[in-house]
Parts: sequence; structure tokens; C-alpha cells
Amino acid sequence: MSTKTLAEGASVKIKPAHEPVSKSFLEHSKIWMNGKMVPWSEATVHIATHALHYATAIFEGIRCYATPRGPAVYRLDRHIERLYNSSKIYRMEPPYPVEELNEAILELIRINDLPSCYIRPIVYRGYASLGVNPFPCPVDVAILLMDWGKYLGDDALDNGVDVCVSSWSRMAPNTLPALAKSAANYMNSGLIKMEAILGGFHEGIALNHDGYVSEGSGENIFIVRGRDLITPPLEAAILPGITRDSVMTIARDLGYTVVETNIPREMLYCADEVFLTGTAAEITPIRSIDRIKIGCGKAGPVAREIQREFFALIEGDREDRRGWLTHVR
Ligand code: PPE
Repeated sequence: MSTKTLAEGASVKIKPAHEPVSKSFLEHSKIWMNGKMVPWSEATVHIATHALHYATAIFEGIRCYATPRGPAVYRLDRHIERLYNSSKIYRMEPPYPVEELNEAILELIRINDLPSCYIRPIVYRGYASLGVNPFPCPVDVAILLMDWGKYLGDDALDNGVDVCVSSWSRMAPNTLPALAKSAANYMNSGLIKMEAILGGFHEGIALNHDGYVSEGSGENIFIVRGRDLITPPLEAAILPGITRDSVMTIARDLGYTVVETNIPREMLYCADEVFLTGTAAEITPIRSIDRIKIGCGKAGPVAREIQREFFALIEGDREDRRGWLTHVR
């Protein structure tokens, strides 16, 4: 299906959210489940699994890149730290030390012999009994590897994406904690995403309960005004994105001023550039919002400069002075 710029006023057919995972790859892969490497076909759960009924699951999304020194996991420590923090909030800490889960991820990539992949660890309440009370149910852990291409379409990183502001808001404080990467929060993301797709957009941006910009269904958001990079603060009901942190660090090093502050919706339309960040989405420029053209209507110079720095590390053109890569071999 072809994708045309909404800013040009064209009618559009939008590609599916991300490339379908290759079935043959998946079905030959091993999955880590509660300390054991099991074949894909045996990595199943019972229909009475607590998480299936009550969304009692925490997960992570991590990328392993093909670097000149072989596969390397991007910011593994920060992802595992967030997994344990999310689990702590929901009183379901994994029954494995951090080091064991780290090593399980690396070993899984080795035994599946992958040059690059997307890693999905999940901590969930398994089967013991149903009913809201999660305490009787065991805390199970699994790690699944996937083969995700470009999250928002093949040409998204160059040409940008068309987004809308969603009619759905992100979670209000004291409802579902936004800082936890919980399965429950993705029911809200799903509403945002479905509305966007049915409206002919690649992605939806949610406002928070105060009406300020929050984040995309699966990404954080940045706007550019001159030499300033502005992004919503943690209290705007956002996931504390690890790519967001990488981008803020890279931007400061490049001499930009990074500001975490509330963004009124209309500031999006008037920005020089707007882009999304996430493990899956990496750094994806936005070319239109609510059919209003943003900046030059494709990847702007600031997004480009940050993309270049971001990928330079993975491509081996920059020394890993912050220790962001964990080499698998
Ligand atoms: N906000 C949300 C709601 C979100 O889901 C993600 C990641 C981010 C921000 C960016 O966080 P980080 O990946 O740490 O930079 N979304 C993940 C899953 C999307 C999906 O399952 O679909 C991802 O990018 O892996």
C-alpha cells in the first residue's frame, strides 16, 4: 500500500502499524520461560492466566542492533531497571535477580543466532486462581525475541508520518500509573492507535487530563523551536522513555537547549519540527498533525542531526563512551 502526505491533502491508505513479524523466524526461535529455553510452540499459557483477565503484566521493548562488533543490545541496563521498577509499582517483582535476566536476554540472542532483533521481556501473574486479587498467582517471566522492522513504515524515518491528536486522553494521575510500562496502559494506547488508523493517520498523539500534550500511543514526543528541544515532563502522563533520555543527552551534547515543560496542543502545529521517539519508532519525524503541515513536511534538519548521532553509535562511527551498548558476544 502506498502512503501519501496528508499535508498535501491527498486521500491516504496507511500501512499497518509495523511490519508483520516473520512467521518462519518466530516459529524456529527459542523463548526463555521461567528460567528454561523452550521451543516457540511450547511457550504457552493457560486460559486462566491472571494476566489475560486482569492485565496484570509488565513488559519491556528493547532493540538489539547489528553493529560492526556483532549484535549489541541498546541500553539494556535502563530497560531492565524500568522493568523492575514497573513490577515494583504493581507488587510483582520478578523472582530472578537483575543479572540473571540480563544474561538470559544475551544467551537467548546467542542461541537463536540473531544479528539483530527486538526483545520483549514480560513479567505477568500466571495461573493459580481468578478474581481481582493478584496475590495468590505466581509471578511468571518470559523473554521473546522478534524481528521488527521500522515501526511506523519503511520510509517513516526519512519522510515522516501523519498523525492526529486523539480524542482519547492519557491516564489521569491516581488511575493507572503512567511511569509503569504495564499491559493495562496499552488498552488506552490501543484506543488511540485504532482511532488514528481508521482516520487515515499513522499514529495518534494523546493529551493528558489537563489538556496538555502527553505522548503517542507507543512513543514520546519532542518539538523543535529554533535551538530549543521541548518535551512534556514526567507529570504529563508519559512513559519515561529510554529513547527520550538518549535524545535529550545527544541534543545537549550537540548544543541544543532541552526543556521539559507542558506543551499546549496548538504549539505542535506551529513548531519548526516535531518528532516521535521510542525503541520501536527510533526517531520518527512528523510531517503533519491533524492535516496541518509541520515545518518543511518531512524530516527537518534537527531530527536529521539527532538521527545521525543516534545511529552513528550503532554503526560504529562513535565511541560508546556512555556504555549504551551491551555486546552479545
Ligand atoms: N510511550 C509509550 C506509550 C510507549 O509505548 C513507548 C515505547 C515509549 C513512550 C518510548 O519508550 P522507549 O522505548 O523507552 O523509548 N513503546 C514500545 C512498544 C510499542 C509497541 O509494543 O507497539 C517500543 O517502542 O518498543
